[in-house]
Amino acid sequence: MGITLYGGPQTRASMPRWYMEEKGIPYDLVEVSVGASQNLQPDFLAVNPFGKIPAMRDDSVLDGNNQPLTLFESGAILLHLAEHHGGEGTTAAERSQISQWTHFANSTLAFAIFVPDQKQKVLPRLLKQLDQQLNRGFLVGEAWGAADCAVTAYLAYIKLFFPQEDLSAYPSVQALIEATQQRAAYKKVMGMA
Ligand SMILES: N[C@@H](CCC(=O)N[C@@H](CS)C(=O)NCC(=O)O)C(=O)O
Repeated sequence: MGITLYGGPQTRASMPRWYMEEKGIPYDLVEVSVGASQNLQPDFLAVNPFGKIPAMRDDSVLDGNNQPLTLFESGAILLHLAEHHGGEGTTAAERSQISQWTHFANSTLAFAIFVPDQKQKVLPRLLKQLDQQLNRGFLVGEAWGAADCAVTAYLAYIKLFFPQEDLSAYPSVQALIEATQQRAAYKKVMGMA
């Protein structure tokens, strides 16, 4: 009984898993190997019919059929964890801001990092602005949370996928990535520990 996360270390499961590790939220991990096509087997398709990881089952929240809630999409899983297990978003404005940053990370920032022409055209603008945002502290509220988790996870991908990328023009972004790579919880979920 509890939270079950389906995924593996080199996948988008790392983001919600990192959140649970940092927040001390108990969970079980079911490793689903994409390489071995386990994501396309009937037992996993029963959790996420699209065959994509991550997916999650939360026995503590029931769906409309009185069954444990299952979710797919890393951003939706993260928002669910923040609301139901992380004690985040105590005001309506904070809940909306957490949603904003999670969508920003999973769509705007992700595209700017991984789509080649966007990386040239858009990523510098996003990094310049993020560098200033990060100087002000946590993205939402007074403590590290889902918004920071989502944005930081994608920023750290830059150095993971493009190690030669020069980020010296964005000192706060660079410092955050370096500090994140030293965190025990991050290393564990990324399979670096
Ligand atoms: N937008 C989705 C992307 C999910 C996704 O593409 N997951 C990859 C692994 S990182 C996957 O399941 N690939 C296997 C496949 O498409 O067959 C999310 O954030 O959860």
